[in-house]
Amino acid sequence: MGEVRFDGGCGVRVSLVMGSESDWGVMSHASSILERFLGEDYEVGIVSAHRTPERLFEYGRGLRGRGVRVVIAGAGGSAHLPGMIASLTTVPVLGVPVEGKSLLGLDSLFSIVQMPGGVPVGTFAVGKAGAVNAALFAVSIIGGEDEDVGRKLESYRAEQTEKVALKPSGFAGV
Ligand code: RP5
Repeated sequence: MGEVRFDGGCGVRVSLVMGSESDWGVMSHASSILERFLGEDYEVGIVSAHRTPERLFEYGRGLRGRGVRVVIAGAGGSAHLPGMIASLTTVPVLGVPVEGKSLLGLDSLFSIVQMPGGVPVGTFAVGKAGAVNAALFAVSIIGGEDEDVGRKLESYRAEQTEKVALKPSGFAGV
């Protein structure tokens, strides 16, 4: 994993950003998935649409030139980060609504999902499941151009299927 760069360096294919340090508890689940499938081929950083607008613009405008293929952006509350990144680049942006201290994450979800036509953001579930699935979705995009990554994803899904028991362990009946 690398740190997000704003100077044109790095060369990773997936960029994972969040609006605040406080989003890491959720977004670390995306990071773990990316680590597993991509190793060093992703970066992590904090970009706040409201507190660091200049950083946001530099980051968003530099994405395609740096060779980034997919962005995962997590944010909570008035979650403008994914949408604003999407407004600055044509690199696909996957948005993860992070549950804040109030409104159960519905505020984050609605902020991310209700993009105007013409500026798409792929919106995922609120919280951990959304972070995991956004990362798996990013991996599947990379897997479309990288057979090794695609094969790893196939194995992951097969392992997942294997782990599902036929009956719940607490069930005593036949
Ligand atoms: C958003 O505001 C962040 O994505 C975070 O989810 C939320 C709260 O941020 P903090 O006040 O915890 O830094 O921009």
